[in-house]
Amino acid sequence: WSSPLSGLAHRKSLNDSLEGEVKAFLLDEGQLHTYDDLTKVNPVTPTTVLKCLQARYRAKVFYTHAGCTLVALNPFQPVPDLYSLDVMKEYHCAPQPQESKPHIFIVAEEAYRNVQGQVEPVNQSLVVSGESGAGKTWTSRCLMKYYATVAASSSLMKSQDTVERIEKRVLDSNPIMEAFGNACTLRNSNSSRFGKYIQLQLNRSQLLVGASVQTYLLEKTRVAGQPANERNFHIFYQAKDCFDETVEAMVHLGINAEKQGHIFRILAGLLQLGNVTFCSAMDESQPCDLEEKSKDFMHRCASLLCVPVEELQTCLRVQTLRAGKQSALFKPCSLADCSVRRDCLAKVIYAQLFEWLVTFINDSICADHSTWCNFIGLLDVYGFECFQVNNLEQLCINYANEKLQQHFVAHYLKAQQEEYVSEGLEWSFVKYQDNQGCLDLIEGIPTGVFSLLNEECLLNRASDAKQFRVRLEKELSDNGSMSWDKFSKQPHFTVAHYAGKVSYQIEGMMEKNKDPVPPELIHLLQKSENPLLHQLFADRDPVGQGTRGLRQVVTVVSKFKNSLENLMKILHSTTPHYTRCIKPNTDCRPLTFKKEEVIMQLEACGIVETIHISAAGFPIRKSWYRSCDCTDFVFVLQALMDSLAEAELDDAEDLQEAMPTELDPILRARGSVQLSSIQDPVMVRGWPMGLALASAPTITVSMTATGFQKMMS
Ligand code: AD9
Ligand code: MG
Repeated sequence: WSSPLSGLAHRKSLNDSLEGEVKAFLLDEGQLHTYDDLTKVNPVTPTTVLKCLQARYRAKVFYTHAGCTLVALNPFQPVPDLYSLDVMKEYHCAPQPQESKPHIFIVAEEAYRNVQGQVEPVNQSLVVSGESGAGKTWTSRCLMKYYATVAASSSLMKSQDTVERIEKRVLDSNPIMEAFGNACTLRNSNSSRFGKYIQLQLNRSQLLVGASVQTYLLEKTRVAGQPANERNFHIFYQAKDCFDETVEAMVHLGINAEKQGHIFRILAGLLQLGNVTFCSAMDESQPCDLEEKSKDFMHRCASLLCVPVEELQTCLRVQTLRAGKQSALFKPCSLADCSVRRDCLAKVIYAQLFEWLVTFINDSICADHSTWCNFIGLLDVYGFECFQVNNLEQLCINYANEKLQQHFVAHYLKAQQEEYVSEGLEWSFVKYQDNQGCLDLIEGIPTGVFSLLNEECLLNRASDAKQFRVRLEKELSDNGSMSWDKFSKQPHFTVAHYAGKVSYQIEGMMEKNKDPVPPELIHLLQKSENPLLHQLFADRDPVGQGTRGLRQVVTVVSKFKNSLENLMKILHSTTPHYTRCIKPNTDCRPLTFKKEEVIMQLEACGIVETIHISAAGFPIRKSWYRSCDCTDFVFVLQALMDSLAEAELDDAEDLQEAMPTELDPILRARGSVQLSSIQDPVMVRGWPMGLALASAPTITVSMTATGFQKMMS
């Protein structure tokens, strides 16, 4: 075999060669699309990374490795055969899938092989992130289809005429949840308005035997009103084909025609309710009137929700104030309050219906605990949001993204850098954005935005935005992630998130956090003769927000923070795999790559830092545990180090010279290990001077020449 480094001999110095590479890289535009891994790009800068991705996109190559993450560019058009059964088989059967062309199926397969680790099984998480419309949900669907295919357990086919196979049922959860939880927004015509973590449950033979879904913070306000040019949830509009698919999926999951009838009556009732408008009464001491044209809507709404129409009208217009156990006072609501109550009724019904659907889906697809032993979790949460007006919803969504970014930083960047240092390796720290300051600002106890907001909400006084703004400034002005725009007329605060600055409007935030539901509305719904609607509220305590017996004030942010903390615990207990979806243009136009838009996303997710760390260090990539032969690898590495330690190495050039002769006998002695052939000796996985050692087909170790010396000393 020929020395991988012999090609370097003619180079005068590393600096000279690097300079040459930079020029070669920048000029050799024709080859940019061939870089499968961005760690091979040299030098790694936002510009070179961008150019490489652009060239690949032009060449219709949509996936690229970036060290430990996979970058997925959204083609915004169907790509024939990219996800076909044959392609799935190809990746599933490949001895070393990571050597095939970058694809989401590599990530899928790696997690699938990892789940049954050599020593003990390790649960896996596939974290898909990216901004709205970048392709997270699409990617999650591809992953689910992959597992439903490669891990199909046909032996688990139940009675075929009634119950669909489990893989099919797991996939069928998607159209239902998307129909009820997705909507057309300005950014994405199929935007997920809730977060989702789905655990695919595998048995000892690694067959898919079930799944469970956890959802996060449905954007229920959408049911009562949408921003201009956006729509309500799909289920209110679906055209025939999509609707048929939803209904078919419902049938497969066991939502029978009778239950569907109840669901659709509730939805129709909400549509009627949305048309109801009020006007002031002549006599101000009396409740508001219904607009003339609203009377029919009100009747139809009551009939569809199966509640007495008189009572429905009263609940929306009159507040009941309890005075002791027996007596009550009645207070007419203001015109504005009537609309608030109408919207509140719609939101609480829709949110509860969505929750019921998720529970139903879980009951239908979740395997018995004794039948599964590991899981692969797929996380698809709403991307970072920054609108003209941002409120509590955006704060929660962006907080979730901060938590995920922290998980990524903690797991990968920090862990890897700390490992280098603990091994005594010389290492110049790559600067990355640590977002702990921002997280402290939001979730800090007792003085974080969430804590202060909760405190304000529990005080039981009329909330005042200006007052809250003063409190925030007093408590949090030391935090560098917080700022205020002096010229803004509205009370607000600005948070410097890892992905950019966002200003949050304070007006309305406290109300949104309390999310109060007038008890009269709950009493009314408990009387519904629609069995499903009745069931949705049967256990609900009308006064507190929880179920009966657990009366406590649970604010929106405290609930969200808890559910997110649970999610983080699960993520920390698994081996994560990250996919960064990138939206190449904001207009969702096919095959259009807007550099300015892409670079912002690359910066926001710290992709360049990730590549730097992956490329510059000593990444020992252990993969494919099942086929791994560690003994050979360890033996060779040891022998390699011993023999090189004997050689007198003063600089990298000595190392190059020493290498071939010293390695030859060792590698010959261990037939299964070979020095991998390196086509371009300068570019060994992004290290300008280095060697790559492959214990075929199991492990690749790459390291820099200087790093090697350091290790030996
Ligand atoms: V949001 O945060 O839920 O608003 P997502 O989930 O990131 O957003 P989504 O997966 O819905 O975005 O993708 C948006 C659209 O891009 C899809 O509806 C597809 O039309 C399109 N898309 C995304 N990925 C692919 C792909 N790999 N191939 C073809 C794609 N089209
Ligand atoms: Mg989505």
